[in-house]
Amino acid sequence: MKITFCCTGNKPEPWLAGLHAVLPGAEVTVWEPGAPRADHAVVWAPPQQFFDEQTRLKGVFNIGAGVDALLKLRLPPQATVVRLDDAGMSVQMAEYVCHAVIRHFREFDGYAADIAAGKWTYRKPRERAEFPVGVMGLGVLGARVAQALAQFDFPVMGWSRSAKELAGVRCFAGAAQFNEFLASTRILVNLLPLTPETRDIMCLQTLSRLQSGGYVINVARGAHLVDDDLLALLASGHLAGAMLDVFRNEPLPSDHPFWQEPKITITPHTSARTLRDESIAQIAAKIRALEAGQAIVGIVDPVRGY
Ligand code: NDP
Ligand code: OXD
Repeated sequence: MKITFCCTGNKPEPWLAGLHAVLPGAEVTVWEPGAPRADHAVVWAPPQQFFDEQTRLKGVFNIGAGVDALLKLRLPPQATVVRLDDAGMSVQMAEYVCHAVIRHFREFDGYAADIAAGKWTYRKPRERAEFPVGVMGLGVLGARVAQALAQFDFPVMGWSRSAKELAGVRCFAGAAQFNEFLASTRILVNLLPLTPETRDIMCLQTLSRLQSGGYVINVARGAHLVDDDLLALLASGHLAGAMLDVFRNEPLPSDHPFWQEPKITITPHTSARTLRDESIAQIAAKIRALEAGQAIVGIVDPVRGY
């Protein structure tokens, strides 16, 4: 069995060594133009030329959860496209989002500024019930995040395409319940995949429906958010702030107004990193299962877009 590796921005050697260790019978090589056709591919942001040449692939394993960039390419029609299914990302995402929510709710930035100015000051404790959190996307990551937030006794809402039941989470589904979900939410967390239906979903119209003093946490994709609409709602005071991990262009260009907006906290697409060992173990198990004709989870539906 031949496995080809084409992951832009990732050092190949440790991935190759790891894949060799768990799939000793496989020939694992770094793709280069003209390389022989392989049975399976491990990819991140490959060029179109990769798929134009690798026409025999049975499995395409994306080393991330989001497949929006991959699905823009012409893929071999017979290949099964598989995304990472957690692989150590959901706990990181839960840490990041709980940190963002608690930091905002408990006014830790305000305390840090006071302490930096040598001031020993107290703020009036806020009512948790006045900070309902709404999580868009209740998949592998969103469900874990929503349940982690519920552990801190925040009122937690969730919104997904199909109806869900999650302990401690009030679930909404579909376009028909979107406005009700937004109106019940003060802190909005985005964990949707980027698809034609979800692009620009956080815009003036939808963000205006959040409760006054709203807060936005975007950890999915930059193109979910209309940047100017966020800035306008921060300027009007309808929104109190935002913590953003993902951007339309990454790295965020140095002249982008988000850098200068004190109500926005920026992190460099780091909320849930791909963990190499967990990912290799998951991909290897799925290659073995596919080769044995067994069912696997995490198969992408190219029509649905995730
Ligand atoms: P999943 O595919 O497991 O979950 C997606 C969720 O979104 C599902 O609940 C799905 O509904 C819902 N959804 C999709 N389309 C719609 C829609 N039109 N309306 C309402 N709900 C919708 O994805 P993951 O949880 O694994 O990952 C989510 C995203 O997080 C990734 O696509 C990626 O972009 C981003 N990500 C970001 C990272 C970072 O470091 N910043 C790291 C990893 C991922 P249903 O359940 O009904 O199908
Ligand atoms: C992912 C990401 O999709 O890192 O996994 O953004």
